[in-house]
Amino acid sequence: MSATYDNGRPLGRLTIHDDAQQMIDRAHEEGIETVWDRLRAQEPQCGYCQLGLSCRNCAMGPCRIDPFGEGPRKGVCGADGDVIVARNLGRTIAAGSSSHSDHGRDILEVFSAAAHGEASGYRVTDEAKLRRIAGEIGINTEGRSTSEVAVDLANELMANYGSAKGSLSFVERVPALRREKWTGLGITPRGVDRENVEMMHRTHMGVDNDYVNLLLHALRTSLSDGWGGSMIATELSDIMFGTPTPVVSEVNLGVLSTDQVNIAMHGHNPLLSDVIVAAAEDPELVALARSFGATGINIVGLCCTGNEMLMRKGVHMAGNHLMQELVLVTGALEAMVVDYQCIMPSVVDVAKCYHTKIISTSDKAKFPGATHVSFDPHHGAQIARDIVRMAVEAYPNRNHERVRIPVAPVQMMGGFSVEAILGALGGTPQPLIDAIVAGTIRGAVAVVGCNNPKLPQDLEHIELTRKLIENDILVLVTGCAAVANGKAGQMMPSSAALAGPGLRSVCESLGIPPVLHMGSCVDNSRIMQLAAALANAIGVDIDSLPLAGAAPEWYSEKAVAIGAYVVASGITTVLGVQPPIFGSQNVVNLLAGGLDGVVGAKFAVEPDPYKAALLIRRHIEAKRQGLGLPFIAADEIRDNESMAQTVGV
Ligand code: SF4
Ligand code: MSK
Repeated sequence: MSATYDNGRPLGRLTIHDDAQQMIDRAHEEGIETVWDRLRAQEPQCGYCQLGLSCRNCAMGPCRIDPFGEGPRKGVCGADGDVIVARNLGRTIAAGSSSHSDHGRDILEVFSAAAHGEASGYRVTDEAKLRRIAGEIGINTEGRSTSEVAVDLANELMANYGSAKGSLSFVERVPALRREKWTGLGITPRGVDRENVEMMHRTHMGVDNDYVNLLLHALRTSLSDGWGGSMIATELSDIMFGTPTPVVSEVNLGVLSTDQVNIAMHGHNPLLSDVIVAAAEDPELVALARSFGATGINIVGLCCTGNEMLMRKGVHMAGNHLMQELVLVTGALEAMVVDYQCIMPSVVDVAKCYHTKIISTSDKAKFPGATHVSFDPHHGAQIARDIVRMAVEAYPNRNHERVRIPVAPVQMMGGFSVEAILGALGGTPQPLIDAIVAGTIRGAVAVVGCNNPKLPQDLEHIELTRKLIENDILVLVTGCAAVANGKAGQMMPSSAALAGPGLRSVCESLGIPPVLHMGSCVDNSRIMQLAAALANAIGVDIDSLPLAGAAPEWYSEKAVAIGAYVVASGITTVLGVQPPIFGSQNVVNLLAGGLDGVVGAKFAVEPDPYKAALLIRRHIEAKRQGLGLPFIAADEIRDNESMAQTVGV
């Protein structure tokens, strides 16, 4: 399926999905610019920036380093390529970590307000989890009211953001051996804000000029995300909105309705989407929709706000990152309600071609041309009703002749919180450990992250995942990777038929898919928690386990932060898109080699999903060997039939 636009110049394959391709074709026919057009307009992209060798950290610059040695080897200040690459990477990690952690802070502030009875529409939904988490971090829960415990928990977690504590509360979950490693390296995260501020300080001109020292702090900064801001976001969202349990939902553009008011919730934060879902059931608003000729109000998700809603409420999912413009091209959307992160500014321009309203809601994330409704959680329920009303009132403006909903939806299962996974296993990780020990399941891999228009949308996610499950490797997914696998039909219990015989038998006996949806980007913290629980149950460090991470189609700074904390936690991670570090051989050597001797894990870059699967399979077998489990030697795992390509690019 390749397009040939622009006077016959081949664009190559942009997506593997029919719904996306149909909307790309339609956008082209109607002269609507999309992300792929803008990528082409940017090419060739700057080679210095691709290598990480450009710096604009001060006004003596901007500077760039010539990687071939004929031009400048140092910036005006004297910084060399190692320092510039490491500084740039550190700032990228700080930006990603800050994004997750500020999301966590927003959740925490509303949780605190709710605990004080000051936030309309928010309450403690999972009381048992509130008490368990509070008890875990040393808060007395005996004989105390829900609000007393919640207030103490909020205060304790607030302190995680500053540097009042020696280390973050959830570091206690980390296996002791790993904590010792972090202490030895001086990378135990102290405060969420502290590590991020220090990263920015160190990368100012003339502060940290040692690339190793810079990269160690970059790891510490990422850990303040994975075991701090993101984990706080996940745990408090569960307490307020409910801990996910397995739920069947539907995915792709087919979830839009031809005869209902369609509202897409896009971004990351569940604070607004939770009350919007409730508002969409308000009888008065449903009656208003009917008065305009619609049969009801249909809420759908995009990106990670969508994942939050799918995980907890089974709300249907319209698509992942590269679908955000294409969903507008259906002409069927009355409103796209956005919070923050991964929302292209271009959605405003695409929406202008239709009757769709873009409604921004976070004062931190304004979009010129959008309608801004400032979201104040103290009045969350009322604001949600106001937003839904705006969408309903746009329905009469819909041009039904322009509506094109391209495909029928596909079923997918979500809702695999750590609690749900342990529940499916009978309350303990032991059955999973037994299956890994016996070799029925060889290991587990987290396939996470975004879409990137430089790659055919979702191809790498789907093919890598398919190869892993065929090889009896359990796959855990979050974010856009989850949506990709859902659309490909790899996330229902019946998808166990796609897995190797060992994994298939385990999935069939438990009634679960071989690819488990664990949530949104911040919910990668669930994967950390599960890895720690497995390591603690066996009495080893995380890096001993047959685990790996993969971010086949990543694009965002948040994804870099995630990759960094996953590696710093002891899980080797394979990236499908080259990060901008190749201007420094020293930095590459450290991240792709030396780090293994320090944190027991490293990065690899492999854009070919079949080679990535092979690499991961060998890594997992090596970890099995290290644990004294039955293993297959690396040279016996060849690029044979079981690793062969099933879908060509
Ligand atoms: Fe150039 Fe150094 Fe300033 Fe960067 S910090 S822009 S390398 S002078
Ligand atoms: S939405 S960060 S594109 S996973 Fe979380 Fe998807 Fe990546 Fe955004």
